[in-house]
Amino acid sequence: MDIGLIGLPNSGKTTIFNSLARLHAEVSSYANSKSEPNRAVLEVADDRVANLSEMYKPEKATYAVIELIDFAGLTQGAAREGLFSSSSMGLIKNTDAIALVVRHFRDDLTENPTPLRDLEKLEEELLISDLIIAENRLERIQKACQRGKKTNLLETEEKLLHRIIDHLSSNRPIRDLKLDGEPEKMIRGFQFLTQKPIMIIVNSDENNFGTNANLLKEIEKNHRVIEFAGKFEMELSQLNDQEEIELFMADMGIQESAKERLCTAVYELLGYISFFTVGSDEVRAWSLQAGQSVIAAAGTIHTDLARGFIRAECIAYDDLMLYGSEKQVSERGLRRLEGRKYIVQDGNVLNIRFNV
Ligand SMILES: Nc1nc2c(ncn2[C@@H]2O[C@H](COP(=O)(O)OP(=O)(O)OP(=O)(O)O)[C@@H](O)[C@H]2O)c(=O)[nH]1
Ligand SMILES: [Mg+2]
Repeated sequence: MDIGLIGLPNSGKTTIFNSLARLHAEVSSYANSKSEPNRAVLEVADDRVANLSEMYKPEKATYAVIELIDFAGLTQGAAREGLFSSSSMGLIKNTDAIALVVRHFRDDLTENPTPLRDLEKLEEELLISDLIIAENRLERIQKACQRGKKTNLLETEEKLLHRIIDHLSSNRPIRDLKLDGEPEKMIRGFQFLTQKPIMIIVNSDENNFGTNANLLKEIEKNHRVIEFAGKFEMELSQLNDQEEIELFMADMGIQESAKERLCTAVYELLGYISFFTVGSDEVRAWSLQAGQSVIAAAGTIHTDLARGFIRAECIAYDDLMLYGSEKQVSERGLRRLEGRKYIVQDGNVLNIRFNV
């Protein structure tokens, strides 16, 4: 899953990116909208992988990953200038979710922070970008109809686009329309930005971090939100002494690292769960949208496993930890054989039987 960091210039996106990825991408007070995005792969922290590895002693342990993309700052009016179709910014369309970063720190170069206003500006840019795409498509359909190329399908799409444009024009994101089935399929190709799940990262000063309940509550009315102390957490992420890191964190009242907080938020936002595969070669965590069948899980591992699916052996991670081995779990009748309709649960340890 790919997550895009978007925000106004100098909101601290790269600082947060560095704190999450433990990298040293250049942080600067000078916006440069031409620069290429920074990318990093984050391993999703999960104690269960370590515990399973303890049990299976595999050659390698593989964590689920989140890919993070740190985009250049977004200036007001950018959408109208076609910024989201540019090569550097266009990548945002392929992301699974967007994290909007809003500045909530002071420094010598910037004015007092206005996080709510900044958030409004950002959301407006995303809306405008979608509006332009929808209007362009509508215009093309109307031209095709004038040339006598009207079909039922085009007519349905035209109606849908009108609905979307009305909705966007009243300042509401496409995600609120909760499109699914045919309409969802019809517009999937446009990769509308306001259709993507979104979360807000409030980037606070180390002086006010943890004391912003009112601001967070206000944002929470509409969005999932997490607070980071960007600069402080970037500095933390660059220390090596774990004890020292924990002392600093306790001092700030930070319970989990920036990365852990982000991963949890992303899983909740996207409605993801984790399942596991185990063996002497590899213990591995996989992510899957909640509510998906075991066939989808098999397909995540390899298309062959979905194609040739026979049955899935399924045990619960908690049972495995409780009874100490697969054998013990089986003896208690807790290893189940599941068919293709089985809905995978968080913590399932799966062994897919297949035949191609
Ligand atoms: N005090 C304070 N300064 C911060 C914080 N986060 C970022 N900064 C400073 O703000 C400036 C911009 O930070 P960046 O991380 O480069 O911001 P950005 O959003 O990536 O900027 P662009 O990519 O140019 O849009 C730098 O001077 C940072 O040191 C923070 O949490 N607290
Ligand atoms: Mg940056």
